[in-house]
Amino acid sequence: MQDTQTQSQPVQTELQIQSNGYPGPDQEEMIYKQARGFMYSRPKVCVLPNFLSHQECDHMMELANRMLCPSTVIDPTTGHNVPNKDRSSHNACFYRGQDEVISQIEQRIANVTMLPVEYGEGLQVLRYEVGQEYKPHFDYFDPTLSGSKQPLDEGGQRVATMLMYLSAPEEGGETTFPDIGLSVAPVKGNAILFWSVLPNLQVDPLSKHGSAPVKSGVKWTMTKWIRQGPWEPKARY
Ligand SMILES: O=C(O)CCC(=O)C(=O)O
Repeated sequence: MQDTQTQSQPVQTELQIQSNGYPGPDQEEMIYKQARGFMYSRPKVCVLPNFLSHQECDHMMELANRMLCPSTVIDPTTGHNVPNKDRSSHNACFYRGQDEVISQIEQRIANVTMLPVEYGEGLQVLRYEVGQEYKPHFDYFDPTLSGSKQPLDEGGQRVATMLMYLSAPEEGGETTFPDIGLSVAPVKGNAILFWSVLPNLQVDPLSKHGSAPVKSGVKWTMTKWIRQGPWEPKARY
């Protein structure tokens, strides 16, 4: 599915995947170009303009609209999905490769990150209405917490996140990285790519991020969390 916007360019497949899931120098150079020169080094984060076409955004919102339910988080003690006031959006989860558009998006994410499609969790679409937010949090599983054991057994650490904007609210809803003073305004089709770990695979606390409350309008995003290895969930998230 294509429209008149510029699509992110596919990358050369000769680039090597680093065993720690971290971008190597060639890959970093390629991402840097796609991000038009905007990249933080710690945490490694960049914005990819026009990563999705508007048709892809509309398709994902339409699919998700029929399936939305209150968002949950993984409980740090039990590892179960539970509602939490810090994440007040609604969301819908998809299987990898659930339809052709999803497959194309997942392949594009794999091309940019050099992390195989099989390392990705299913896409998750989020809808935030006025006042809804996701307070600053980490995407990685804290290895010292008991609730992290099961998710870590199902594919290892979450090394990277691709956060895609499906629609922008009229006001508010910025994605913030409070510890580095970064605030990214949602733009339909743009994406944020960041790593939650350091090159030695230790978690990076500077990757703390969140969604500021929407002040007017509705914000839709879509998240792909990418693991250290193939993601094989025992139960569906
Ligand atoms: O919607 C956003 O801007 C942030 C979403 C987020 O933090 C996440 O999905 O982990």
